[in-house]
Amino acid sequence: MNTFGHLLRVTTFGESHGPAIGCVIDGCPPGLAIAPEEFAHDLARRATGTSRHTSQRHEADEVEILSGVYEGLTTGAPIAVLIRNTDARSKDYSRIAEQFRPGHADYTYWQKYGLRDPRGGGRSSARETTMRVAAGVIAKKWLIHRHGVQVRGHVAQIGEVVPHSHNWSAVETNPFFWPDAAQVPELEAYMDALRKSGDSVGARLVAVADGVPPGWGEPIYGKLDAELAAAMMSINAVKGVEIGAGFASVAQKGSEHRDQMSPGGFQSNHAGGVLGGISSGQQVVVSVAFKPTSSLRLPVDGVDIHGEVAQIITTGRHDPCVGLRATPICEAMLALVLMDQALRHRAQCGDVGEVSPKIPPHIPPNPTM
Ligand code: EPS
Repeated sequence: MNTFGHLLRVTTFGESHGPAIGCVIDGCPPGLAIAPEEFAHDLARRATGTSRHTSQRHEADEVEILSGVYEGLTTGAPIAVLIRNTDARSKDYSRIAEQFRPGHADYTYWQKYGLRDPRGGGRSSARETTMRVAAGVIAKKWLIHRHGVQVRGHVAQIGEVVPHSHNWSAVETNPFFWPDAAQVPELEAYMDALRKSGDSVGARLVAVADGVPPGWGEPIYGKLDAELAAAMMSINAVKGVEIGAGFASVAQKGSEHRDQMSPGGFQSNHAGGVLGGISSGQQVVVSVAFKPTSSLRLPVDGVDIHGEVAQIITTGRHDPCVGLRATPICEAMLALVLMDQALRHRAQCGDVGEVSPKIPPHIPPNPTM
């Protein structure tokens, strides 16, 4: 399936080296102002070629809105968005067209379909995430306008390096989406050495939503956290998702994990803003693990499509750490899931109205978190 969501449904299509990539966003309410130039900021945050630490493919990522918007406003009809691919270099893939890169989807696509589009990895390419970001622009805008919900994210680990401090204002000022500006020189050196060595590394991302009202999410099969996990896991290269304390909950005592409540507010947020699959009114916190990319120029023994031993060397333009470009992707998936849940909540429970008491969210001691 290439579609996700319920009342807000997003379908993406297109291959990394095909003529174009695109998406259809169905179910967006009418009357939302949206212009093609509003996509540029987030698409640029995700793009290749914006620093020496990413793949050097240069795509303009120019958005064409084909339907669903009239005189600058969404009409309620499906919104079709298209971006033409302009800088594919398919000859880079001729050497590995009949080989399986260890750690890559090459082998499983081959086993599933009996054939594959080897050019740029086809649908298994990070290029697919472009359209998630485009759809996310619409969801982010609707969430902030309709509900005052702000979605943002940052990189929280590159290899073994973790931030020493957290300042939101630093995140957008460096190519690593890193919340501690003082560590940027260290990261530059780390990534330069990694790139020179020909290897790659994983990353952890954090995406948060502030201002989510209590009540979004369905209690059993449509849990907000379950849908967030599925949405994040659907991003190519993702290997793990945590909500709130996540796997750290294993070592916690119940007396520590429970987020104590008082009329003045929650006193912690180990739950990551979700209780019983439903938003609590606290900050929604999702943490996502990206694997190290498998397209390496370092030779490795492998197998080709004929079952013969082959030495695999991947040349061309690749990301030493694909997580560096993933902040807007995780934000987009968080926003799309929240918007879909908001619409579903409105459909079923729109008449419930305000419920008392409303407990204010926990404000972490570091106000920039
Ligand atoms: C990618 C390999 C590279 C990246 C690409 C993701 O593709 P190519 O070999 O065609 O340059 O540039 O990323 C994008 C094009 C993008 O827009 O994200 C891969 O193996 O996933």
